[in-house]
Amino acid sequence: MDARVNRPNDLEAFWMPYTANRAFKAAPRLCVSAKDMHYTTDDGRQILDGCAALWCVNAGHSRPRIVEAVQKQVATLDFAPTFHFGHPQAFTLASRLAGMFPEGLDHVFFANSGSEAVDSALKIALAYHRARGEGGRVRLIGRERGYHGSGFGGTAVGGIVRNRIQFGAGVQPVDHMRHTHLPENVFSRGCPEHGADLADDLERMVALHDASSIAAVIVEPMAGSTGVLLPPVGYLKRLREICDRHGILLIFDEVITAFGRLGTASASDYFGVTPDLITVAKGLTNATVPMGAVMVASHVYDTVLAAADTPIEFFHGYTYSGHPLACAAALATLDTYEEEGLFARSASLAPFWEERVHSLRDRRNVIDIRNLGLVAAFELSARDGAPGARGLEAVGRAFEAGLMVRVTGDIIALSPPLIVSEEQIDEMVGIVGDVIDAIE
Ligand code: PXG
Ligand code: PLP
Repeated sequence: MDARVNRPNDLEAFWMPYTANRAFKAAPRLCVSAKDMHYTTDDGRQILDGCAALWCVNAGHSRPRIVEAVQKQVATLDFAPTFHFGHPQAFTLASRLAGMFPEGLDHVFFANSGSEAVDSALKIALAYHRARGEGGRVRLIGRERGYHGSGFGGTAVGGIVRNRIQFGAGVQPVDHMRHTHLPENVFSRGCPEHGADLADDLERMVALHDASSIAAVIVEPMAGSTGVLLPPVGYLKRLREICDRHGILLIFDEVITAFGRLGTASASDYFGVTPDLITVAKGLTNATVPMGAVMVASHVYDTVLAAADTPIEFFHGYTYSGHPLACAAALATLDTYEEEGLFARSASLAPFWEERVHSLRDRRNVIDIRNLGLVAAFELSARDGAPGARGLEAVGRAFEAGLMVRVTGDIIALSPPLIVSEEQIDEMVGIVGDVIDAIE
């Protein structure tokens, strides 16, 4: 009898997202349960979670407080609408988030994913300028190699050609600053030294398009998805200053960086730079129930509400904005972070993490190693004529060796749950080293 349990008979119907469907279905990797730092596969193997799944399970898997809170919530109030009605947890959660993010970011718009949070933030930025009588500000500025999810807005401001090429022109005028990844910064520890002046690209955008046409700039404080691209020292502050000079809203997309990844509640905290809007998702609920949110500065919220000439001030929202199960999961997640001091734990592990990940510097094909907080990237040179082949091979080899990693092209990324131990960090780095050694 096949020892595998719960194996679906047919893998064909599910069109898998951002996945090599044909290759996966020929050699599937299936997880059937998870606890703390580990997945269990359908053939009964334990897999160490080196990337908090998709950078989202920051407190570790199936944590008791979160499981109980969701179970209790579903049996008490399965759903209540938040259009014209409400339920207490959504308000409690919003207040709690307002208390965790930098001062002034005191309002919360709920969505169900990072992509929806991004689209919501972009629409808030447009509505804000219109409310101020500057409806001509419709252009959105992103950055090359930025990832802002898969909505139409997020795809347009995103700076990944591959993600846009199948869809033609986007719905909104956009432009993109250069990314911040410079060859002179290889093997930097933490934020690199060179490149703060890349923020001046925004001045070039202003010269080209005129400030009166630009609504907002959106950047990931640390770009995760495209291979861990770190902001040069001083870059984010400079971006803030240029935005202020020209009345442009600054949006930090913190879908990956919020909730302890850098050792603080937000990257805004970590870098001491406060944007006008912050998008979050992932670690907000520990990924237990989908949820995204936009943290909104009071001056933005107040402006939109004050200018309204209809009872409803902002014509946007989702059926599941502030879903009770997501709110319960989020509140229990924040409790877990707080009770276990997980943000502080992440910060205190970061120096050990940095030492260990940079120990792979001399392995073959390694052309760069980057780290910040509990994030690391190992960049391999591309195989001749086959970019991404080494990366794809790394995912498979690591999984066989009992470790889940993320790759982008030939960049292997690690971002473990914040409950990771020093022994588990050693184990992860050991497996990544072996995997790199094994790849031709
Ligand atoms: N913004 C950022 C900065 C993200 O990283 C999104 C928006 C979209 O969130 P949703 O919840 O709609 O997926 C993301 C998501 C990877 C990977 O492997 C990264 C993401 C998603 C899936 C895979 O790097 N980031
Ligand atoms: N709030 C939440 C939700 C937290 O998780 C934490 C810490 O983990 C804090 C506040 C306090 O942060 P710190 O322990 O770094 O002082």
